[in-house]
Amino acid sequence: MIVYLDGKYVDSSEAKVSVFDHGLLYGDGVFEGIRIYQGNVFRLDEHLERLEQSAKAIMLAVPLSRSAMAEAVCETCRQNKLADGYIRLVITRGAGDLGLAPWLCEKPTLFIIASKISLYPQEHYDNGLSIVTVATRRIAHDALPPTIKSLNYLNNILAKIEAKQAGALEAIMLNAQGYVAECTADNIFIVVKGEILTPSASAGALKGITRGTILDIARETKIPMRETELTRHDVWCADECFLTGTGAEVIPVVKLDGRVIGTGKPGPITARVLENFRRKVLVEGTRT
Ligand code: PXG
Repeated sequence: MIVYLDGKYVDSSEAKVSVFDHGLLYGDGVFEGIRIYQGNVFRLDEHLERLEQSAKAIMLAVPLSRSAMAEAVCETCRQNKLADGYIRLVITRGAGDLGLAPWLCEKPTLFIIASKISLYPQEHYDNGLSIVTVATRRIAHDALPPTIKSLNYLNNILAKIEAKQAGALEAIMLNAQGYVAECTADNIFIVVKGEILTPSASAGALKGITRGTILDIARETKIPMRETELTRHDVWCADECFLTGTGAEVIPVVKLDGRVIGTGKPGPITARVLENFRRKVLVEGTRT
């Protein structure tokens, strides 16, 4: 495997970062997870825009222009002959002292991995996931904005561990006010009386690129859709529920906290959204 690392394409065995890198020492950095379908990078510009915004929020200078970054992503895919897979783009604060001070880090570290990802077994796409609500709250926007896709994933990892302890693969995280924020690595949607509902980013959700795609699909296919506050009760009593993420794509949820959602089977609107999503990923995208 070939990895892009600070301007060079190197063998994965040589793709190494310093033990003094603040991405490792403090989780000081940002990243993106991107999909490539049949040689087209899905919504690359949107991913790069979110990356720039995450970097801006932590006052980290992105080392490359938007177009140079896009080219590096595409070239990494070409180098690996990757037509279908998953791209991880990471910018860290770079190597520095054994102290927090980000300004003592000389230059950011940038690397791009083009590989594969598989988050959930196929049976869950066919029959739906069973998930739980965990006690770990989504970190407050005034502590660490969940809109920043940062290298600090411990909040999500603690929730993921709780999910695993409860025998679930994914979990709902509530915000400090007790409203549904999102899942550990996925945004959440419910369907109520033909309308698609999802928490707004201000509830503590990442502005997911897949989430944005679902909003576009709802508009295009004229399915009513709204961002709103959601409680666990709303999800228990919904007609349908599904999760979205670059890794997961679109996956139905049929049970939350032991309560069966709707008929207990993936619902018709979820199926419609998924069908449109499948079509969209093949026709949109930046050709590598
Ligand atoms: N919320 C959180 C906290 C995420 O980490 C999403 C929502 C969905 O956003 P996108 O832009 O992907 O639609 C994410 C994305 C992994 C992995 O390695 C995690 C994500 C994406 C891809 C892979 O587990 N998280």
